[in-house]
Amino acid sequence: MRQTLAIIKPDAVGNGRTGRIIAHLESAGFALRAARMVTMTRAQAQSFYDVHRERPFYDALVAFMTSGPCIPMALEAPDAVRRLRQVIGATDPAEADPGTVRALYAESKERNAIHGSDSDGNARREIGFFFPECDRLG
Ligand code: IDP
Ligand code: MG
Repeated sequence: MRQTLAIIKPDAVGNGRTGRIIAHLESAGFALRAARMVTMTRAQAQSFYDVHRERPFYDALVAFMTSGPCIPMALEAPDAVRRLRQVIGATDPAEADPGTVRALYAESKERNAIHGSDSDGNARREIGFFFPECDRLG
């Protein structure tokens, strides 16, 4: 899989980190193939995170992700899914490796600056969720 989905989350957009995060991703070898700015509706955020529906943090996560604009992006690189997960770091910034996007820019385990798809199947689904017009996945 050469493409994956990242989302610059509302905390990072609101804090003015957008440019630095995109520069970080480009420096790490990703090419930006699609991007938009969107304030997700509750229904969109619930659907995007449906896999977490039963988790205790689900309602808070949906509220956070709808709290302001975010920037979904389709990113391309060799081994894109695995590589992006390395570059963004662990979910909790306290556990993220130094120099990762979350270590640099995340506020907390919830307000953690960036999303990255966790598998090829989810990358396909998530790119299609925000960019249904994209037909060059793989
Ligand atoms: P990931 O984004 O590193 O793949 P997931 O476990 O898929 O992490 O969780 C999705 C998102 O839900 C996280 O990025 C974070 O914003 C939020 N989240 C995950 N675990 C917690 C938690 O324990 N407390 C609060 N928010 C959480
Ligand atoms: Mg995840």
